[in-house]
Amino acid sequence: MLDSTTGELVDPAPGGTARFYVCGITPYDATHIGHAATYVAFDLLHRAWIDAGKKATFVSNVTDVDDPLLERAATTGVDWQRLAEEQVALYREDMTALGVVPPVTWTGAVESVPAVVEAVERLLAEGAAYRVAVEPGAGGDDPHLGDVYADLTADPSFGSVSGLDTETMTALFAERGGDPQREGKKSPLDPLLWRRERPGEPAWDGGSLGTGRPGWHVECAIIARDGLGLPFDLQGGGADLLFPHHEMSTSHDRLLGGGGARVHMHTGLVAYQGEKMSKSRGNLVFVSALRATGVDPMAIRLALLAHHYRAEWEWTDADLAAGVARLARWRAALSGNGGPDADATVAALRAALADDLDAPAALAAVDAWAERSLDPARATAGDDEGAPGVIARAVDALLGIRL
Ligand code: 5CA
Ligand code: ZN
Repeated sequence: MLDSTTGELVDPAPGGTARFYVCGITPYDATHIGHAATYVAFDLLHRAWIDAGKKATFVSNVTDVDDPLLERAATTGVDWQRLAEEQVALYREDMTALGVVPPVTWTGAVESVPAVVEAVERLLAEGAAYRVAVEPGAGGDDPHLGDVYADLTADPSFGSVSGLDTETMTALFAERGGDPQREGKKSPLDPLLWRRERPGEPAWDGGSLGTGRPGWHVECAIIARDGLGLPFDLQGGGADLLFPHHEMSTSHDRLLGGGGARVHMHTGLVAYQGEKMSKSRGNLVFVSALRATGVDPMAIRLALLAHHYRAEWEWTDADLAAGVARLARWRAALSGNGGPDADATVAALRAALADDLDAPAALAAVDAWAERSLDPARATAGDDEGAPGVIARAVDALLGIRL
């Protein structure tokens, strides 16, 4: 896998165990093709680790309270909790349909509140965080208790995950949910740890912090810490999460003892109609909508696997058509009695995945077997009776394609 920090290919979990965290969705809309591509990519890695005999521990979250979710609920007049619950349920169905092996620990931001409060209290006590006064009307019964921000000067290693310069970091921070302009902060990049209660916003008991809700980065830092222990092997997500999200959550974990993820890995962003597929732009193709039209989720998964995880690519109808056709061809090839020897194909599959998760090469290996199997001019004398079963099981286990 490509380590986003060094730009080099690494084995993130060379020992007998693999502990990894993949950021889950913010459930104001359910899974679109871009999300699905990212989760399927990490699922391939998960499956390769299991295949290699490692004990893999997968932890994830859902950001079930955050600004964009609350904004969507407010503009559509839907209760924010109901919106989150509905979209999380759909996300789970989509992941199951796509054959993504589920996390062993799957924690919501709301569930993580008590642990976040404890961590933020600790950072404050250690001088690694500070309070910023809130505007009149904010702060509930304790308006004198401000929002809490991390003091990045407490972490000399801040910036080491992405390696970006300050100017780029500031621009990305503003673009991706940060608040560089917030008055009273010590430094524009300091991230929010605890947002005090605001009129019309949900709030939880924050102990000595006062009522409020967690910041985005600390929520993932704590869920990863509690699910995996620190440090852990890998943190992943789409390329838009490298900065600020993974830089900040790693910094928090570092200060909370033991460092965060040792390796970060990111997927290329999928575009649609000329632009990155994103909830904020609204150019979305939903997995659930495709499923509702009767598309086999395995065809969707094959369409996603036809692109390397690091590629930036654009979803078109042709992707889906190719996935549907490939699924039909593989099923036809597997329905015969016996077939060409499977061992070399299984070895090629494993080799492709070991080579920086080269899913397109893995598909090509199975394609080649299917072509041989379906070739009417083929001499069947040397056929192996068990080959279709071996191929089907390998394709299921390694690629997550149920045939
Ligand atoms: N809840 C946070 C992470 S803690 C979040 O980023 N949620 S999300 O719903 O916006 O995105 C979920 C995952 O899908 C993230 O890893 C994100 O990087 C990835 N993602 C979002 N859009 C795309 C896209 N167009 N192509 C590929 N991956 C994407
Ligand atoms: Zn996250």
